[in-house]
Amino acid sequence: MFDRSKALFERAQEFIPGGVNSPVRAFKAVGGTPVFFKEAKGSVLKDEDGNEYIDYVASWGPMILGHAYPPVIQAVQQAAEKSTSFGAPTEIEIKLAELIQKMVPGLESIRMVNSGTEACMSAIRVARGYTGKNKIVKMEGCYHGHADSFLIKAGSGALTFGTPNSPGVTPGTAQDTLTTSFNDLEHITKLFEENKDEIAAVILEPVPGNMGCIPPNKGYLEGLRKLCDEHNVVLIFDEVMCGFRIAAGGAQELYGVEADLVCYGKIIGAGLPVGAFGGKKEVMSVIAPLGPVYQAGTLSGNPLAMHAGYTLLSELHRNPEIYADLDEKSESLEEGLHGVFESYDITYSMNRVGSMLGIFFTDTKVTDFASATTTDVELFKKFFHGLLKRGVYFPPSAYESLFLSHSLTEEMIDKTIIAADETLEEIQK
Ligand code: HOZ
Repeated sequence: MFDRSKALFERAQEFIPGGVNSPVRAFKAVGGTPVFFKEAKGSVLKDEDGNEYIDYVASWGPMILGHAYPPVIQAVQQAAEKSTSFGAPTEIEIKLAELIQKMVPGLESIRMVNSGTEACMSAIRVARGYTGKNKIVKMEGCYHGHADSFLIKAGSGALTFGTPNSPGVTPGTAQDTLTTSFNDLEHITKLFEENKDEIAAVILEPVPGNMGCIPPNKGYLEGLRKLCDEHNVVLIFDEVMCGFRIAAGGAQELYGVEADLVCYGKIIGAGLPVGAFGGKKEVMSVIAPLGPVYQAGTLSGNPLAMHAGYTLLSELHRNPEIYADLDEKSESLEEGLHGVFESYDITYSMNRVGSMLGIFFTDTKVTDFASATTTDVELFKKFFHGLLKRGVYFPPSAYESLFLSHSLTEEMIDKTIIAADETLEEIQK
């Protein structure tokens, strides 16, 4: 079934560390050979062996309207014919910035970069430059890309592979990153008191998707907002995964809390390599060339990415019913899975925020890193592979969120629920 993927993986390992260009996709967390993909359309992925899968990864979020979405493809083709890069300003950058400003509450100014990692690392530099303070606070299990300051108790692949504190990060850098638990207002309040006048920023995924999917408790984001205001600390929402997904205006719209800076990733480029960070004009004005905080990039605002992103986000902006529809589809998957897990007496806990879904095989309600890591990883591995061989592609790690796309049909969701049922029957045999 996976002959060609196996051969490709062997070949890849000769030239690429671990055979992959990003660790999670190596399948180390679930075992077996990573699937090498060839093409995709809507919510159907096709691998190099010709197997087809219903996609619940959606390139970790951005394929919200499905793969190879025709208007996006057309926009990229047309842009490519006019040059793939200028390294100079273009009108489409302004159009995209204007559109994002309309969609995101409180966003007054935005800078395009090339990845979510770059967005987050630039945002904390800006926060430090703006406040004149050094320390940052991050939440255990949240992942903000692989810049040094964030690889302290990090989520995603770092958590999956047991290296949440990466070697290579100097003690000097590590000492400026304080960590706390997501959803715990009491502890962060204490941290603020213990580090008075030293904290520049609090950065978090308002809906973490890198330790499964975890919603914020009622009042948590509001509490952080208040705390940051009282201590002159920049509140940064990393919406690389939940931005433009859980609502057009992301977590800020859904929960009615405005951050000072917001970071975005791949969805801004409809899956092309893009990131962005933006927020209050007063904070953003410290960036070069306006101010002294340096940040730059030849490919920032790249025309292919800008045209792709503008096309996708315009569609989301024009058709808000997409979100209601996505919510319905996601609810239908959630309900179906509840039914299957219950019928096999599986101990589990499930979280859903819009079209992000976290499945944990544990008897604990998952609200933070500690509870997320009580999940039965061995059971997840079996569940993942049972689904895979039945044509359903879930994230290849117990600590990643599922992402549903608008291109999923009820028929695909039914097929997924049947595959889950058959998988559990096989596991329990
Ligand atoms: N960090 C991504 C998920 N949270 C995975 C990236 C990848 O392996 O492509």
